[in-house]
Amino acid sequence: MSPKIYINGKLYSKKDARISIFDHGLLYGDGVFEGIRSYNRLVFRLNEHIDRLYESADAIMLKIPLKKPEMIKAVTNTLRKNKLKNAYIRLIVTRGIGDLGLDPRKCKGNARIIIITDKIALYPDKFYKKGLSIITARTQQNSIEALRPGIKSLNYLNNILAKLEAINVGLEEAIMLNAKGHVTECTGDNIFIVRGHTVYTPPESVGLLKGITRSAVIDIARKKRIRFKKIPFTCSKIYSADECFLTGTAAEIIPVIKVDKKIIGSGDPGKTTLMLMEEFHKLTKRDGVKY
Ligand code: PXG
Repeated sequence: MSPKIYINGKLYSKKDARISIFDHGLLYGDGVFEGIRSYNRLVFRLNEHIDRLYESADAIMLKIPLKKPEMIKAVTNTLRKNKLKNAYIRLIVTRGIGDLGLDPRKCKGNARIIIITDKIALYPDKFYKKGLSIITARTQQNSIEALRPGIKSLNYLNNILAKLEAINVGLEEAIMLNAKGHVTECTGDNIFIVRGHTVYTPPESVGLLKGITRSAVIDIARKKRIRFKKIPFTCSKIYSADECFLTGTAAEIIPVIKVDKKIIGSGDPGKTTLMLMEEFHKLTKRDGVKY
C-alpha cells in the first residue's frame, strides 16, 4: 500500500503529496514541527506533543487553522489510514504560500498542515547495548534572545551544523554549549548525567528544547524516588560523571559512554540508565492516545 500523507485535510499518495515552492516553510524555514512516535497503536504523549506544537506556533505568531482536538483526530486518522501499528509521525505546520519577501503577513490564512506517518528508523541496536560516543560541537546553541531553542521551528540549520561536526569525525551526535559554556542539549536529543545517586539534566534557562522524552524520564525518576536535579553544568561535569545518556523521540533513551574521547564511568551503559530504559519501555506500553 502506498503511504498516505495528510495535507490540510486531504490524504495524498507519496508522489502526489506536494506543496508550493512559494511556501515560506521552504523559503525561510518559517514554520514549526513535531516528531512523535506510536507504540502498538498508542501515540506516546500525543497531548504533550500537540501542546508543544501550539506553543511553538504561538511563539512565532503562526495561527494553526485547527483546534487541538481536531489536530489530534487528524493524526490518529492518518495513522489508521496508513495501517501503522508502530510509527514515526512528523507533524509540520508551515506559514504557507506567500511571495518572495519574508513578510509573513503575505501568507495570511495559508498555513499548511502536513502529517507524514512512516515506519521508525532507530539507531542501530549496538549503540543501545554498548553506548554512543559523542563530541562537544564548536557550533554554539542558539541564544534564547535570538531563536529560542524551546521553539521547535523548521529552522534547524544550527543543529545541522553541529551534527555535521559529529558526522565529520565518524560519530552520531554532538553536544551544544551556550555562550556561557553550559551544556544545553544535543542536536536532536536532551542530555542527562548520573553522579552518585543523583540524576542531573540542564534547566530550560540554559536554552534547550523541553523534550517530551526528557519529561517522561523526570517522571520516572520521581516515581522511583531517584534524586533528580535540574542544574546548569559544563562539559567537565560530564567527563567525571558516572553515567550519561540522551533522550529523544527518535532515540528514546540511549547510553553515552564516551564524550570528546573521554570514557564516562566504567565505559559501559550504567545501571541507572539501564533501569530508566526499562521503565521507559513499560511507560510507552500504557501512556498514549489509542487509535
Ligand atoms: N532537542 C532537540 C533539539 C530536538 O530536536 C529533542 C531535544 C528531544 O525532544 P523529544 O520531545 O523528542 O523528547 C529533540 C527532538 C529526527 C527527530 O528525525 C528529532 C527529534 C525528534 C524526533 C525525530 O531527527 N528531536
